[in-house]
Amino acid sequence: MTQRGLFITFEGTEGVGKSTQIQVAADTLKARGVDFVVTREPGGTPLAESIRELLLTPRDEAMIDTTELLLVFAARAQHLHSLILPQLEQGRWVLCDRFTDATFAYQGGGRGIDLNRIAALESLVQGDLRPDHTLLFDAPAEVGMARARSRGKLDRFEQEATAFFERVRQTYLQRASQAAARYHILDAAQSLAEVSQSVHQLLNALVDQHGCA
Ligand code: Z5A
Repeated sequence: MTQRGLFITFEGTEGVGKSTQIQVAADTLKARGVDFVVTREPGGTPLAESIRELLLTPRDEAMIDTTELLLVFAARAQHLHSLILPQLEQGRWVLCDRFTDATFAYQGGGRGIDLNRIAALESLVQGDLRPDHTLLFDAPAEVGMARARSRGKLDRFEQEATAFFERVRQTYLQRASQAAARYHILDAAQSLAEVSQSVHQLLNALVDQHGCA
């Protein structure tokens, strides 16, 4: 029987370097001969990417928080069943740029939606599936905001104020403190070379621990 792949998620506030570091992780796994796929949320399949467009595009009609929450989980249901679960079952590791921790952090911490309601949707959509490991890139909100804003045009989330992203950050840290075995907190305010070195070492350690699938 094929050994199930490892499900690894990359989390943090905007601009902390997740997309950059997922590439470092991918290069490390490639060098070790691990079979893997890289994906992202919201998105990861054509239909889920269309939902991502709905979520990120600023428009005149304000999106209410419940709509946002349900769209996030609608995209996740599609992504999970069309891509993540089949890949894990075939023994591939899945590296995912954001997952449900982002919902607790953004829709819970950021928007103020009751975390128990989010947990109920998590169970509905995911059953028992949770990431095996989560790399949490942590830095003061201003650090990531400055990096993201240097790129120009802002999406619907990037238009939020610093206080929103600080609430998001604190929610991530709180969740990490409650399940320390799953979370690996990395200091994302360090230089690109330093963060990359930590990610490289961590992924090598995971391959040593779990094998190549
Ligand atoms: N969202 C949600 O609300 N609920 C959910 O459940 C989910 C998502 C799943 C889209 O995510 C939005 O969806 C997100 C939350 C919401 N909105 N926000 N904010 P996204 O992942 O596409 O958007 P993002 O988090 O804003 O990604 P990003 O801006 O691309 O950030 P990043 O991937 O963490 O950073 P990066 O692109 O790797 O790096 C940004 C820049 O900084 C880039 O120029 C790098 O070269 C530079 N960089 C990276 N690391 C360093 C270091 N260490 N030093 C110096 N410069 C660096």
